[in-house]
Amino acid sequence: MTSTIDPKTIGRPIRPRRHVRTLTGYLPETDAAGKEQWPRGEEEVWRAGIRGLDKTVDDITKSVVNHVQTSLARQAYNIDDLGAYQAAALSVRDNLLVNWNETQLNYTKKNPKRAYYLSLEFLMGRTLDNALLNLGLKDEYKDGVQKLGFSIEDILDKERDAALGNGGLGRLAACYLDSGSSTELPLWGYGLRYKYGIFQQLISPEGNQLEAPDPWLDNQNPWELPRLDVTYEIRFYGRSERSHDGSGRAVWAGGQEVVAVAYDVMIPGYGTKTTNNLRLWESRSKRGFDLNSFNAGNYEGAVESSNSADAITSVLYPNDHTSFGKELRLKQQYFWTAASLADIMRRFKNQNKPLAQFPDFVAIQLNDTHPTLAIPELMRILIDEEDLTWDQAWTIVTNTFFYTNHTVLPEALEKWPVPLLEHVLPRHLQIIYDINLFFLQAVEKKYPGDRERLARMSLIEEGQPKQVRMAHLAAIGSRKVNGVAELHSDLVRTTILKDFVEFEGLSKYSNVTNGITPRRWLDQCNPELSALITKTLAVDKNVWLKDLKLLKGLIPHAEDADFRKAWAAIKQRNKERLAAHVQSTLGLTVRTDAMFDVQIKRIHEYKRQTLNILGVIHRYLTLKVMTPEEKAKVNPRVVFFAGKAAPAYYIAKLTIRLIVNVAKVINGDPDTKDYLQLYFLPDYSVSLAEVLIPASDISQHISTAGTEASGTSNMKFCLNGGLLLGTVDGANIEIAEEVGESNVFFFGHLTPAVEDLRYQHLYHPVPIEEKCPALANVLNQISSGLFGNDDIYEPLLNTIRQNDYYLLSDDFDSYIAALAMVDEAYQDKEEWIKKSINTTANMGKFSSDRAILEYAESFWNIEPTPFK
Ligand code: 26W
Repeated sequence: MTSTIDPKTIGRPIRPRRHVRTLTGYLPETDAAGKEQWPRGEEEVWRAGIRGLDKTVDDITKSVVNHVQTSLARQAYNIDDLGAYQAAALSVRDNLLVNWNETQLNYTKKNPKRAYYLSLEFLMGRTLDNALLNLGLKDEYKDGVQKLGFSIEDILDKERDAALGNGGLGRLAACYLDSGSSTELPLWGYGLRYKYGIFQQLISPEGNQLEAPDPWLDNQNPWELPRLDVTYEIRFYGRSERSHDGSGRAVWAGGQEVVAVAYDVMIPGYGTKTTNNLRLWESRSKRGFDLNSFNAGNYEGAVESSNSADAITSVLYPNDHTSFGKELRLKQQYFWTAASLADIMRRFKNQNKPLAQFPDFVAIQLNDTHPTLAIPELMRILIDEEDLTWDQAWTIVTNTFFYTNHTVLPEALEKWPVPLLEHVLPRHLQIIYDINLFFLQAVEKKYPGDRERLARMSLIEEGQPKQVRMAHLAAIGSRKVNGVAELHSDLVRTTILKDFVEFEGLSKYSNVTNGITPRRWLDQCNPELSALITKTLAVDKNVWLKDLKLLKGLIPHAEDADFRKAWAAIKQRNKERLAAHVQSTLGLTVRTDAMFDVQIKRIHEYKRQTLNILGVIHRYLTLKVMTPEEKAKVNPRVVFFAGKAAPAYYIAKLTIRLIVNVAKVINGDPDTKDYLQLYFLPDYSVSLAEVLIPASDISQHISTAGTEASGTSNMKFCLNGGLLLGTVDGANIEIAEEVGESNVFFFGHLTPAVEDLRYQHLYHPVPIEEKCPALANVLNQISSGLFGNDDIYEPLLNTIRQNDYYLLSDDFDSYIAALAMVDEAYQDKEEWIKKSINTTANMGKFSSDRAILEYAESFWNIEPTPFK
């Protein structure tokens, strides 16, 4: 199929020309007599390729040059930025490897209890800068590559994001790994090595999202170590025969066998030598290869295209919050959990301990329900392969697993059709039925005759077809269950798992509020602010970056005018950095003397980007009827959106289209363009977030109350001194508790009102014109063709005019009022900067170090295991 992408499509960065240079100082000059003259006695290095210890600038240049010549097999006079990046990365990797080896040796010697974080997504972003920071070699490498004629910024910019995730859940996993190593915990990650990460988002001239594959491994990945010696065979399909000896055992045979190959990614800790491991599995056919091609035209189809072995780890599913039965996704989940458990079991068995002690040495965290098949898989191993009884096995299982829920939205709760499970994993379905039987017997015993309760709690949902409720399985198979912010954990306890709390007791159901790593989300993305904080607190940054509550020391400085000036100047430079980025990648000019207002996250109805764009249109319409005198008082605003829509999510894609087309009108209107600019930045990624977040004055987290489990970008903005405009939802609430409600702009209905309002929409609807005239006007302007003359937006507008499940019409007026309060507050620049400083100063709670230590202490029972 040929590509139909319009050449005017934005989203592909403008590529600078390849600039090839010679590594300064590492090639001989030819003198007048034609003789080679080596600079600074480097001939020996050149000839022998001696690898230095990489601690001093000289060591570093030697090691980089060595990698150019050996690992890359390239000539020193023919290196572009990409080559320099690769060589620098390999050189840094050598350093990581030393620590990584020592870490593993330390664990083998001390044999502590370990925790394993099973996540289908790890949104790692770029690695080089983080590795340099954590190794404490940033300055040395900067000087080293400069000596070779390169700039570290250009080199860092050559790295592709490892985008093996959709959004919050995947980035949280990445932050937790960073914190695990930084707090010296024996914590490993297990995931899948997708050949294609989250799709690349392109925006067509009409404003449509197009998806292109993300071949992130094309340039090779210096950060992974293939472990061709660590492999497991994973079975699918076949038949499961129960034995008739009363043991409960079964023999599962036949079907398809696929090989799992390990790839290890080193996870360095900040300011420690601990370098943990992230093990990603690749699927390979036992026989050979089967090549698939992917194209931009039919991404979903391509995902589904093949049932072969290597298709299993080909593509990350680009969905969050939609659960759907797809055989390939089920195979991904089983492939990954089975390989991970086999690996964990092999490591445990090396110790020659009785299996009953498994939970004393192993804790397994289930990142949402995606790895829940690990529960029946461990039962299968213990019963069928290790000859334990059902009760022995169940005791081990329920002391090993821990389950974190990340959403209460019904459409995101995973269910697998029974016929599909029976076909792909016949033995596991038997085990699930057995778990269910014993479980329901116990429920029946406690609540005799309560059939409705049994139906609600059953692992099997009746229907055509019957489905397995994975959240129920995860809950009953785990030792602890938690949500990711206080409100969310309450909702888990009182809604989706209410019956389970009643049955099993409250103490099993708790909360761990999410966190973010301040290394990436402050020091790396906002180096100037980090330096100012270090200077002001007068403590080493190694100290405050690992004890984030120390930021409170900034509070008194909010009263110091010079400090405020320095603070504001950094925000301004971060805006200019963002503007330069937009200019160089998209060719668009962004004004920087305005308030920067940012909403960046997956595009979803519950996150209400639609509310935001409708608010922008409202502002535009208001500006259009203002007199010049009135306009002169208006505070200019630049609104940024970024985020991907799931490829099949029609309404979310329409929202993008609306934003892009509103931007065209607003940015081109001479009446308003000095007061309002609007940008949709394509292809949102971790790296783009790192540029956007430090530049924001205000960010929007405006989900319908009770729908956003936590949010984590809200924490990132506030840590960087951006204020928060949001609903009383998720972690917004705890952020406000920490930074003070006067520093947060809240609006909208609260969670308890949501159900009633939805009921009213259904049974006592009030026309929008009556209920919210301002919103009705905005909708009518869109319908009348202000942003394009066809009916294209009607399905989106109808979600509000009918039903309005996400309550835009209920929250619109208070949203507009909150935006006005933001404007008013921004007029007083000094007060605004004080708010900004106080916000940063009070964000200590949200370090992922705090969160990971809560998991370690309250759930996993593992301890820091440092070494010298
Ligand atoms: C089955 C499809 C599917 C895939 C992923 C359903 C649901 C998910 C995730 C649970 C979606 C997700 O990323 N949730 C986000 O998790 C973050 C980390 O806890 C929270 O901060 C966000 O509020 C939550 O939406």
